Amino acid sequence: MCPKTSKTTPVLLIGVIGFVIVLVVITGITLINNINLSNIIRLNEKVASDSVSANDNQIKELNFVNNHPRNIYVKLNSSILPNENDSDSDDDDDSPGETRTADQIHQEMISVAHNDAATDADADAYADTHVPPKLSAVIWQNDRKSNVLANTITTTTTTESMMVMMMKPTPPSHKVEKNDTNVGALPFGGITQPNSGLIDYEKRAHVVQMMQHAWHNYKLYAWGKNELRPLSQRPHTGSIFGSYDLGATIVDGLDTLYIMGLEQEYKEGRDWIERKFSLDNISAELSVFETNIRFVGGMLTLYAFTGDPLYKDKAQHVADKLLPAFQSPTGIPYALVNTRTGIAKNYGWASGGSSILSEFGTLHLEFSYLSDITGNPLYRERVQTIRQVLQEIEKPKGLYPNFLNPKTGKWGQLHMSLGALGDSFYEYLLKAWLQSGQTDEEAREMYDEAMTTIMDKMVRKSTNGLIYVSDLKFDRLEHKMDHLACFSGGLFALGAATRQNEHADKYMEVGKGITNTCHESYIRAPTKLGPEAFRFSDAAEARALRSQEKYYILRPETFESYFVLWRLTHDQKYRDWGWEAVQALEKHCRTAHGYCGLRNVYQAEPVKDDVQQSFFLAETLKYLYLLFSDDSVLPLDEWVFNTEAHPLPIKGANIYYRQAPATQPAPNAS
Ligand code: DMJ
Repeated sequence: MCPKTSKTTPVLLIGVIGFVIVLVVITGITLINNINLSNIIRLNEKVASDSVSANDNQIKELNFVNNHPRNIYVKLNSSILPNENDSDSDDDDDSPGETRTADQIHQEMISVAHNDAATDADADAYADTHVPPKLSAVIWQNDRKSNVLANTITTTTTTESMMVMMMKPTPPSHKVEKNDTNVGALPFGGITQPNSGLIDYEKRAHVVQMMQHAWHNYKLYAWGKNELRPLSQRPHTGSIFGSYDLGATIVDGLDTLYIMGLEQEYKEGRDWIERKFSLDNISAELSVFETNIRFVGGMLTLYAFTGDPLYKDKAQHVADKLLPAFQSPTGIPYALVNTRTGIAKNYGWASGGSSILSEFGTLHLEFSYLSDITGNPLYRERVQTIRQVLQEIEKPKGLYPNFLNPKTGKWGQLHMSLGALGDSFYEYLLKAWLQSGQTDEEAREMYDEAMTTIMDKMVRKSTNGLIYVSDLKFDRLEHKMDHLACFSGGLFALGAATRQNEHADKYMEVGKGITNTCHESYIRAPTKLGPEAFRFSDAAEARALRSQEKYYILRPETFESYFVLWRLTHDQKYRDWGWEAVQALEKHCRTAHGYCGLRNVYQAEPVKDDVQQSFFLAETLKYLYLLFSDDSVLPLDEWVFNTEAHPLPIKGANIYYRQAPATQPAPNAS
C-alpha cells in the first residue's frame, strides 16, 4: 500500500502547486483588470460629471442670459462665428478643446439622427421634431469670452446636452455683407419661428382685422387724400398735410400692411405710390419733421423690406424737397418749407422765431440711412451739422430746452420736456447709436448725459408711488405728463437693455415705472383710454384736470412702451394691458367706417372726433400687432423704430440694410 502512496504524492503535489500558481495568476490578472476598470469607470464618471456640471453651468448661464431682459439686444446668430479675421487669438486660448460652430453642431445633430434611425424617413421625422433650426447663441455685451462660449461647444459635450442647449430657437439673424443692395425682400408677415410659443394668434388676428377695417374705409372714402373722417365718410383736409393728395395714410400705413402680410392691400398702396405720389407741381408748405418721419421714414422702411428702388427714389425725392429748410446761418433747419419755392420759416408761436427741439432733433435716423442707401453723403452731413451744434452749445442745467433760434444759435424759452416739443429728440439720440450698430458713441453719450439729468431733475414719484416725468419751466417743475411722453417708458428700458452701465438698473426701474403710470392714466378713465395730458397733485394722480387735456386721438405712445417692455421682459402684464386697450378702442373708437379719437375720455359715452389719424395705422396698430407676435417679427437687435414706428435696419446686423457704394453729392444739391 505504501509504495502506491509514495508514487502518487509528488504528482499530486506538483498538480496542487500548479493549480495554485494558475489560480494566483488568474486572480492577479483579474484584480489588476478590476483595479484598472474601476479606475477607468471612476475616471469616466468624473469626466462625465465634470462634463455634466460644466454643461449644467453653460446651460444655466445661457438660460440666464437668454431670459435676462437686458440681453434682447445682444443675441447673436449662429452665422456669426467667433471673428475669423481677428488676429487676437486670446479668445481661442480661453476655450479649451476643439470647438465647433453652431451650424456645424446643427449639421452633426442631423447626421446623428440619421445614424440612429432605422430609416431615412424616421431620421427626418426625428430631426424635424428634435433639431431646432438654430443654436441659441447669446453673448454678454462687451464680453468676447462668452461670445466664444455661446457660439461653440467643446467636443467633450454630449449630443444630449447639446439638445438641451439648443432648445430655444433664435430669431433668424444675418451676417451682413458689405455693399449688399441685392438681397431679396423680407417675407410678407416678417419672419416667424414655428413653435416659438410666443404668438398670441387670436389677439393678433384681431388687430389685423382692425387694420383691415381702418384701411378699407380709408380706401373707400378718402383714397389718395391724407386722412379719413370716419363719421362724415370723407377725406380729412384739415390734417397737417392739408388737402393735398399726398396719401399720408397710404405711405404711413403701408409697412404695417406688409408686416401683417396683407398682400392685396399692400399692392394697392404700392401701386398708388408709383402712379400718384409726387411733391412736384404742388405748392405745399410742409412740416419738415412730420414729412420726414412719415413720408421719408415710411418709404425707407419699405425700401429696406423690399429692395424695391421705387421707395428709395421716393424717399430721396421727399428729402430733397426738405433740404432748403436747412439753409440757416447755423444749419439748424426751419420748421416749414414750401415745396415749390423752397422758402422756409418757423412757426410764429415758437419762442421768438425758434426751431423746435423735437423737430430738428428728429431727422438723424432717416437722413443717415438715406445717405447709406443712395451713396450720397449730403443727407448725413446735414444732420451731423445739427448734432455738432447741439454737442457744442452750453446746456442750461445740463438739459436741452425745447426752442433754439436757427439764426443766432441761442436757446429760446427755457422749457424742457420729454413730452411735446422735446420728446423724439431724446429718442433719436439712443436710436442713432443703435442704428449705427452701436458705433456712434457720441450719440450714446449725449443720451446718457441727458437721461441721467432728466432722472435727477424731472422724474418724480407721486404720493402714492407713481413714477412720472414732469416738464421743467425755468426753475419750476410742472407736475404734468403729456401722453406723448409715455413713449419714454420704452426709451428708458431700451437704454438699460442695450448697455450694461452704472445707469442701467435705474433706467429700467424708471422705464417700467413710467409705463405703469401711463397704464394707470388709462384705467383711471371710464373709457379705459388715456388723456392727452395728466397731472399729479394732492388731489389727483395720473388724471387730466383741464378740459383741453381730456381728449384721446388714437395715439400710440403707451402701446409702444408696452411693446418694448414686453420684448425686454416677457412679463404677461404688458400683453394684458395691450389687450385692455384693444377692447377699449373697439368699444369707443370704432365706427362703421373706421376709427375716431375721443373728445373726453372721462365720459362714459364719449363724443368722437371724426378723424382717423395716419399714425393709427402706422404706429398704434403696428405696436399692438407686434405685442402679440413672437420676437422674431422685427427682432430688436436688427431693427430700430423711427418715431413714427417705421422700422429701419441696424447697420452691420441686418441684411436688409442695403448699403450702396459711396458716391459724390449731386452738384445741384442744396
Ligand atoms: C407721431 O406722429 C409720432 O410718434 C411723433 O413722434 C409724435 N406724435 C405722433 C403720435 O402721437
